[in-house]
Amino acid sequence: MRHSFLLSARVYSTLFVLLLLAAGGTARAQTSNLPNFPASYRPDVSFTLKTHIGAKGMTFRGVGNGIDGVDNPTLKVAPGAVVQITLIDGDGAEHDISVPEFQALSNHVVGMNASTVIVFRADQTGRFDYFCTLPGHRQAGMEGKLVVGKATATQAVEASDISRDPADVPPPVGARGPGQVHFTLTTEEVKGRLADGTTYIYWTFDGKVPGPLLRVRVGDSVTLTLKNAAGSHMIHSIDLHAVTGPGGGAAVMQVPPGQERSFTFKALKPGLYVYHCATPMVAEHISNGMYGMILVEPAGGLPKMDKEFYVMQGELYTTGAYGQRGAQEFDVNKLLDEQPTYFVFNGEVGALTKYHPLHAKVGDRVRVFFGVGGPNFTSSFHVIGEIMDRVYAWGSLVSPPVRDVQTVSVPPGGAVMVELTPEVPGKYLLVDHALSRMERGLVGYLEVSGPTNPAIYRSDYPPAPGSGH
Ligand SMILES: [Cu+2]
Repeated sequence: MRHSFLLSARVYSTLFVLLLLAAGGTARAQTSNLPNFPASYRPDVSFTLKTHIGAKGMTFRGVGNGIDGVDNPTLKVAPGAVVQITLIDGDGAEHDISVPEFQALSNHVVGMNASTVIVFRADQTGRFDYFCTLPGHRQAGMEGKLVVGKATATQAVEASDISRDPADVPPPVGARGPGQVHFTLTTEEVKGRLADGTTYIYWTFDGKVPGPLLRVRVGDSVTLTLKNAAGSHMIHSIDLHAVTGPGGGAAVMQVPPGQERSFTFKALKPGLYVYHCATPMVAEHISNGMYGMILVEPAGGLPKMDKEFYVMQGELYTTGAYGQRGAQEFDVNKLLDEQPTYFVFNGEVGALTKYHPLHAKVGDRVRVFFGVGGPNFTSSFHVIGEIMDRVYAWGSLVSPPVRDVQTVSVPPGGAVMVELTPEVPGKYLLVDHALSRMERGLVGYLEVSGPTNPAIYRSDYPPAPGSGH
């Protein structure tokens, strides 16, 4: 099978490019380390992957060599091996393949059966990602693993999962009257996973991003104790937008490491409000993860829903480029220039896709508490494939909701409550419709299970087996 590909005219032309590169040609480098190979290089191992669109979304499908027919096969190679991957366009759309850890990036393939090749030396051990770099394709499913060395070898990242599960929502206040409520939050500086193989020192409320959703009722008298962990290096504080009073609390809540402060406020107005650390440089503290929300429910509570989720958007500014592995440092110049390296939902790349996707069933009434910690970028919040039934703009819960909305703007330090009901099963993407940010980590999944509803959504071609067409 592979042999026939090697004899195809397209692969010959690819080999010609390889030889050009080996001879020091200036054609776009297929891999940056390729010129180090002799012109007569022979790969130690080669794989063929064919792009495929099917029930699993977009994938790389293995051809021969022990991976035949496997979607996104794990490619296992020995340390130091020269690895060749041939990519064949199996669906006619445009694709490429990249293994960034080895600086391997292919040309684009365009058109059915077009092909290209990457070659690189697997000069480090571990588990690495390969994926299609075309916008959205990786998110649609075009990614897999390259394992160099023992199959069990992993790039151990000693870092905690700082992303808050969006299902981590406290129960509704219900019909109770106003009363006394007490919360204790602890500010902690923790090494967290920012992306696969990448860590960052986050500053958090209670070790997660965002901080916990605080849920009270209008008229409640709220006492908040803020403890700053003994291991902290910084003073931390809190400013809640639900508070009426200097600094939203921050004027009396600056807490040195190892100490605590308390204050009490009356929740005067219903709404969904952001809270954040307000210790200079405030933008740095927010960017590092110090934001969350407080929900002040109106008298009688909010209408009951089947599912409630808590999602917040933020930006991170790191000295290393997006996706660079290892421990990343905060970059103050990028922050001041407002040039984020990462955009994230709930603190890390993959928080709402790989680690904590949202789950619902067809017909569920779904509510999302969505806020922007920022510190700087407005979100154009959108759910791909859904229409929001009700949008409580700016987090105002007493104003009538706007009905049937595609996309809603949410400013930094602002929030929105949205409600929707999925009618059709499948995977729905939470995005900021400033979609460049998807390539910087900003996407979440709402995974909806349940019966199909062909009257609302169906594919008409090719016809389903047994449909009589
Ligand atoms: Cu802080």
